[in-house]
Amino acid sequence: MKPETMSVVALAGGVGGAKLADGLAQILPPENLTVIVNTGDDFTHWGLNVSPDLDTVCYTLAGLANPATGWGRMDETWNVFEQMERLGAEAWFRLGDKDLATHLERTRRLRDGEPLSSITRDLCARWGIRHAVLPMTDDPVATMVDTVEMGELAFQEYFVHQRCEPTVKGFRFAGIESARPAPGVLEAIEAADAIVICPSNPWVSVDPILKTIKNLEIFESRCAVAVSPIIGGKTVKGPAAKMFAELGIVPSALAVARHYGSPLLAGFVLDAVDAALTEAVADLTIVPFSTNTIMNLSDNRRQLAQDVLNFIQRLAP
Ligand code: FO1
Repeated sequence: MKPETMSVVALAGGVGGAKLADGLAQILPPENLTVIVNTGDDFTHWGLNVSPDLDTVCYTLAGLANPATGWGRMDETWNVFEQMERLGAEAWFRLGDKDLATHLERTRRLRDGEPLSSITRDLCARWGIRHAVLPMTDDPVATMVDTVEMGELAFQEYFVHQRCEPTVKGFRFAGIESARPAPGVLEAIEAADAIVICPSNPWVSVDPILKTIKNLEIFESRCAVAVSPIIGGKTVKGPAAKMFAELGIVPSALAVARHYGSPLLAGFVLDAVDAALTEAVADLTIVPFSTNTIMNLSDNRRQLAQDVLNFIQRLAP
């Protein structure tokens, strides 16, 4: 099967996931790619429903994302934020004017009873996104971070307000047991030739998606491949390496491969700087492949996506 004709499901969190999803979308036709996005980071701010990972993926696919931060909108203005700050509103989480329109409209429609997946489908169409983007669930799931210094914190409180500084002890995904995969999620996985776990945080971005899908045996017959978010023991962005270390695990691409493990993973993509770890990955009965995984330019996103698809083709010809 030619890589471009494969049917692929990508599991994505925020910025790293969005970049690889964008690379895949540059190669695969709309009918051959579904991106399933973490909603455990979702929360209410200023009375508005904010879905940070969903918006990061959508803005990136639409070419609307802020290239400096990876989240939020390009060419953003901050008039409302400045006025809210002046009025004494909580200002630790920044919502720009353009981004605010997304939250106002999403919140209005959620309050009218429309499911998040349906709202997302419509917003994607309006932003000109042709590939399918699905929230992992329409049901409420809240990632909670248990910390040494401050006890249990809601995810954005830990991530943005406390700047990931508290020491992590564990995670809880409130609501996950009763959360059902959003319409289209299981169908897309069943129809997929391959599943790509994007280079997102395994603990707080990918695990909530996997725990929502629940029956992970479905992955084993579908060639699942993960791309490491840890390069040379560090993350490009975000606290994944710090989380591994605080949980007593040496942060490395190998730790990520172990986290998902076999039989969930058939293959594992690690950065060329970590090529020395390929044998240890192979010892986990996961086929390793090393290449450049840094996606600082649009061309790198496409190249990594192409490398991943070619790797999948070699794994499951
Ligand atoms: N991240 C920050 O570090 N500071 C912010 O003020 C912030 C605002 C924000 C607004 C909308 C949005 O969609 C994302 C935003 N993010 C912000 C990013 C976000 O909190 C995290 O990147 C994800 O939740 C982790 O994947």
